[in-house]
Amino acid sequence: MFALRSLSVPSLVNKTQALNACFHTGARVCGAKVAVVLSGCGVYDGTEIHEASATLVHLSRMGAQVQMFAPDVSQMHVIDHKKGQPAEESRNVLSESARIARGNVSDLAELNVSDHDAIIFPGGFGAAKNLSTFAVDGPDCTVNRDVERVLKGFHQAGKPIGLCCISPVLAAKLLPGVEVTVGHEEEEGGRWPYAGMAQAIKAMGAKHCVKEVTEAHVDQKNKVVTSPAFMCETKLHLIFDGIGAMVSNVLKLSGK
Ligand SMILES: *[C@@H]1O[C@H](CO)[C@@H](O)[C@H](O)[C@H]1NC(C)=O
Ligand SMILES: *[C@@H]1O[C@H](CO)[C@@H](O)[C@H](O)[C@H]1NC(C)=O
Ligand SMILES: *[C@@H]1O[C@H](CO)[C@@H](O)[C@H](O)[C@H]1NC(C)=O
Ligand SMILES: CC(=O)N[C@H]1CO[C@H](CO)[C@@H](O)[C@@H]1O
Repeated sequence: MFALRSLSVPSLVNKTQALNACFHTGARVCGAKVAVVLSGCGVYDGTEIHEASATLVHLSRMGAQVQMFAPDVSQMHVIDHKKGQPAEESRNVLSESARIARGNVSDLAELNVSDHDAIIFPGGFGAAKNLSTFAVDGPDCTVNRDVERVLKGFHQAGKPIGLCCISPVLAAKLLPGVEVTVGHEEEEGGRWPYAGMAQAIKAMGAKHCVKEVTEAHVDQKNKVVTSPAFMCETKLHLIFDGIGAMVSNVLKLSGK
């Protein structure tokens, strides 16, 4: 009798109450819908894997629903990450990104801004090699057509955009006067090996804001949130914390 009674309890739960409770506990199904854009798989020719993972962990913990995207284009080149040299092969950005997404990644051409509350671009050289030509052309770079469409689309819709590491160059190129950070502006003995990036950011007409690796800069007006991540030569958990600051500010700005 007892067992039977307790089994019948769930069917008595009032659905409206259950739904409200879901919002209060921040349960998974209630969060903001966030698009994450990848650019391959590996720091030197694609998405920086730890940055993508950190972004996904923080989004998961904070209750967001994630959908991953990548452009269906070939990579600028393939780097043998052990040798640090280009390899004689070609790879597709969408297929490589599927490694990080555990297979569940969509063509960026299919991303509809109205389906999402926010968008995040983890870093890695893929952002400068496959999402834009920044690695080759610097401030005169061009940006992948769909990256331009979605980045401007989220901006125009007043939906927040998060970027870390080298990805802020995409916002700097496309959103005139945007404020971003890539960390410090001096190399400081190798702690900030890419400090010269700050000058390129300014050359594209954006404002560079100096931040620590554990921080994010929030451009409230443009709803653009950036964090230095692997622009800094430091411990992985500090990069993880900075990406957490980026993700939490993106979700805060999304109002979800
Ligand atoms: C379910 O709970 C809601 C909110 O507490 C209440 O407004 C509603 O009347 C309840 N419905 C039923 C069928 O008990
Ligand atoms: C793939 O991702 C979409 C969007 O987040 C989700 O709705 C779907 O359930 C996922 N599919 C699998 C097989 O995990
Ligand atoms: C995007 O989604 C909106 C809302 O669902 C829809 O009205 C619109 O047609 C979609 N745009 C495209 C290009 O599919
Ligand atoms: C092979 C190759 O270079 N692929 C592309 C990577 O992304 C940039 C930026 O969109 C394109 O210009 C390249 O053609």
